[in-house]
Amino acid sequence: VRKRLSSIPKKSVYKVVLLGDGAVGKTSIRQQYLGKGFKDGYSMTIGADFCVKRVELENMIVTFQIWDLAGQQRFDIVREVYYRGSSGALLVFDVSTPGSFENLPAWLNELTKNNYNRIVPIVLIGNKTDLRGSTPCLPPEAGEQYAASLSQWTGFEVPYLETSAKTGLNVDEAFGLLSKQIEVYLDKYQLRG
Ligand code: G3D
Ligand code: MG
Repeated sequence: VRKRLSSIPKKSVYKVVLLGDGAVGKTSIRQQYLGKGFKDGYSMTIGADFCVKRVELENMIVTFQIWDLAGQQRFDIVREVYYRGSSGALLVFDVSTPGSFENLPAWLNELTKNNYNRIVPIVLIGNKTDLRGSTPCLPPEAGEQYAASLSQWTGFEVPYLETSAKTGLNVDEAFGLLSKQIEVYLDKYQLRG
C-alpha cells in the first residue's frame, strides 16, 4: 500500500500573479501559455481576471491560477485582492522599453505591500526578445544582474529568463521554473499544509 501511495503524484495549487508595466506582454505571455483555445476561468468586474491551467511537472500535478490585471489598476482597491495570498510572481519587463525595467522595484513593492509584507518566489522575465536586432534593446546582462541582486535581497534564487510571447520562446519554461522555485521555498520555510 505504501508503495502505491508514494507513486501518486503530488498535487499543488499555485496562485501566480503577473507583474509589470502596461504593454510589456503579461496578457500575451498568459495567452501563449494557455494555448489558442484559452478561456478565462473567471472574469471579475473589478479589473482583474484569472484563469486556470493544470500541468504535470516532474511527477507533480500543478494547477496554476494565473492572475492578470486588466489595464492599469495599480492605484485601485483591486490590488489587494489581486496580490494577497500569491504563491509566486512572474515579474515582467520589456527588453525594448527601458522604463519598464526601471519600474520593476515599484512592482515588487506593490506585491509585498499588499501581501502581508511577504516576498514570494519570483522569476524575472525579459519579454519581447524577438525584437533584438530590429530595435535597441537592453542586453541580457541587465536582467541577469537585477535577478542576482534580487536573489541576494530575498535570500532565495530569483532566476532570469528571456522570453517572447510572440514566438513562444521560454514561456512554458517560465512557469515550470516558477513552480520549481515555489517548491523550494515551501520546503525551506516548511509552509506545506
Ligand atoms: P500587457 O498585458 O502587459 O499590458 P500585452 O501587454 O500582452 O497586452 O501586450 C502589449 C503589446 O505588446 C501587444 O501589441 C502585444 O502583441 C505585444 N507583445 C507582447 N509580447 C510580445 C513579444 O514577445 N514580442 C513582440 N514583438 N510583441 C509582443 P498590440 O500591438 O496588440 O498592442
Ligand atoms: Mg494585459
